[in-house]
Amino acid sequence: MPTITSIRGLEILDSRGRPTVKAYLELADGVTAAASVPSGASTGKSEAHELRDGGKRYHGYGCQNAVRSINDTINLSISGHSIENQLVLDNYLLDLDGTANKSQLGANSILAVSLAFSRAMSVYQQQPLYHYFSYLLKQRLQYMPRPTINLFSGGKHAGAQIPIQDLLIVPMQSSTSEVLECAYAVYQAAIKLCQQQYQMRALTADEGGLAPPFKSITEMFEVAVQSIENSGYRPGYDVKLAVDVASSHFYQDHRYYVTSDGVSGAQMTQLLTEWVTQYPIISLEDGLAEEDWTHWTMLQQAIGSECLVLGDDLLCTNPGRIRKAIDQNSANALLLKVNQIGTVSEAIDALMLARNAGWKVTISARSGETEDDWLADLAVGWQADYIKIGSITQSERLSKYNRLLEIERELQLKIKN
Ligand code: 2PG
Ligand code: MG
Repeated sequence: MPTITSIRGLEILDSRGRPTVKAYLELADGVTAAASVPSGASTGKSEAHELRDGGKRYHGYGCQNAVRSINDTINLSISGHSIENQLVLDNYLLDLDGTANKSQLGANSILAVSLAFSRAMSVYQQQPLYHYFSYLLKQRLQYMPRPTINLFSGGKHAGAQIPIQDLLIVPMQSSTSEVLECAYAVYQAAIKLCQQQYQMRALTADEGGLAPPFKSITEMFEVAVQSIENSGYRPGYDVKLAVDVASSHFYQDHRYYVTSDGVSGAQMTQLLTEWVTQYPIISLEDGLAEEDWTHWTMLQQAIGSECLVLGDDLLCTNPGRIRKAIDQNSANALLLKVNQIGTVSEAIDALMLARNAGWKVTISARSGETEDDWLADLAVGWQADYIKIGSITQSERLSKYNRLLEIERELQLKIKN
């Protein structure tokens, strides 16, 4: 590995128009590479710390301090050195930061550098980025991840017109190109239904999902099923459903506010179980709040054999929390978001824990994304079962879908069943 000659940061804007961080890494032999990081809106409490400037500028969301972390601390201590591999770099970054949650340098600046290094290594080795990621895990590439695609949004992604955050379709075709063709047909059918039932044009939420004023959660499911039928596909066969309930964000004083009075944890568990029985749901994310461990275990017992019990805010891609969830049988699937933990190497630890417990893995984008496409390479390289990118509109989502299409053409692999 040649010497790193410089590491630079730049404040750029994400898909919400908020600042985020891009890092540029240069090697002595002239290789340069860059990577930018996303940002969540419905964040889990245990996520690594995203460094923001505060103050008036960008309502406090500025990333000038995070950029300074890169240009000063990280650049000054790493440039001039030859770093052997990803783990050495990531450990170096952790030491430089010195805090448990990356609050000194910021997980946004640390991850941007960690990913820029991944990309620089892949360029240096003249390998596609997905090969570099698979090499880190000594992972053979056998299949493409199955996309779960945002159709409707509520919660923190759509002004909470309905408490549920995202309803996703899971097209069951065996190639990414067929999956996207199907997603387009269902999305268009949903737009038409929204026009007929709510007299509204296709207004979209943060990830490009449609956000009509559903009168109830049941109505959201019914309109989704109807959209699939109207598009000519069969609900439950050609197209299944996934839900990100994101229930930490409507949970207060041990009650879940799916109704104005709220329901108890046991009632919420019952409600989730009914949804899974009534609708073709194959993945249920954050059905319960991030600290409601008892009911997570009840839910896993109730539906774990037929559906993914997928932990996002619950786990925060954090090995400690994943270990606890495995011990307590709280889930059977990990939602992996690299920026929740802050380095590529720690995300590998999270992934391996989940895999070794026999869990499924969904690799996910954030609601605030950039046009960078590394997520597609990561999901293929790490052989995720599913990938969650958002809807099939908006270029920060399309960059990843389009990259999946390219990778699929290169590898000639099918989606795993
Ligand atoms: C989620 C993500 C992506 P956010 O909750 O799974 O949909 O949202 O990035 O806002 O946390
Ligand atoms: Mg989520």
